Amino acid sequence: MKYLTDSSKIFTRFDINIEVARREARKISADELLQKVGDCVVEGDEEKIEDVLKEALKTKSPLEVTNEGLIAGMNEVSCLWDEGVYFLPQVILSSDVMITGIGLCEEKMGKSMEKKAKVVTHTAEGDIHDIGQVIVNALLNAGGFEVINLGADVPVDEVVDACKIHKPVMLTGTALMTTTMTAFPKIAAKLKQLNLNIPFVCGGGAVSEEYVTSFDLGIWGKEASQAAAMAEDAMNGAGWSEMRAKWNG
Ligand code: B12
Repeated sequence: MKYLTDSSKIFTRFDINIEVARREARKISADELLQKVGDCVVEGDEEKIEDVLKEALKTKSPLEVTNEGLIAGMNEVSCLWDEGVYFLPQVILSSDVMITGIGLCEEKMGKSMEKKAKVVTHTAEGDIHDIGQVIVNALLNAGGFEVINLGADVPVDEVVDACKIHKPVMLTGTALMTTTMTAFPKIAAKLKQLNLNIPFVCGGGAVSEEYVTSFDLGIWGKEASQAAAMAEDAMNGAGWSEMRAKWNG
């Protein structure tokens, strides 16, 4: 009988709970424009993002908008997911807005005509979390590198083959899951076997400095904003162990 009379759960508006949590989570930046950019990501607002970004880019650099607006917004989304407030539909909307935003910033950064050197980028086999890689691609492009973008969920052998074909100065990998990051040491071992001692910068929420520096060729990438400077080092002839000593603690 209790079940027939207690209708509180039926009439609970879970979307209103999300609204409250969003409001509380939204303190992204002290700057009004960057706050608006972050809000669009948190709210998954595909309609507003273009206008808001154009406004922000009038006075701020694409790098600032990327780091302090878009990435900061996505970090809030990660918190809301971890707290069980956001579920897959909200996160998918937010990541779509994030990717649109990165594209707009990339347009503004422009792509230098003369490419400096090749960098192969990928997201680990079995892993579709490619937002980190999309940011890395945009910043490498803006830094004047030719990005060979293998995309997400790339089999180990495909990454190795791309390195054989393109002979990049640097390889990057992104993994957001503990089950997929295990592809990185496999790739590194195969490259070593082929005597392709390419610096292999691995990043993404799942991987730690300790993990990446436990295998040869591996250098841990904490922030996407490091990628272009790392590629610059590799282009200037720094080997993986030299780069590890410089970039990792
Ligand atoms: C967005 C998201 C999704 C989106 C992905 C959309 C997309 N196109 O990427 C969607 C909704 C599709 C999704 C799906 C799933 N997800 Co998800 N997802 C997330 C979430 C909320 C945010 C991740 C994110 O984009 N962060 C922002 C980006 C910018 O961060 P980042 O990639 O780490 O990059 C930063 C740095 O690491 C660095 N970096 C990254 N790469 C590189 C490379 C170089 C060279 C350098 C220098 C730096 C660098 O730079 C960036 C910052 O500057 C996390 C939660 C969390 N707390 O992280 C879960 C999370 C990653 N997901 C998780 C899971 C389990 C899943 C699913 C399996 C869920 C399901 N049951 O279906 C599926 C995965 C399916 C698959 N096979 O991949 C788990 C993984 C758990 C684990 N540790 O293994 C997490 C951690 C949530 C959780 N706590 O449980 N997800």
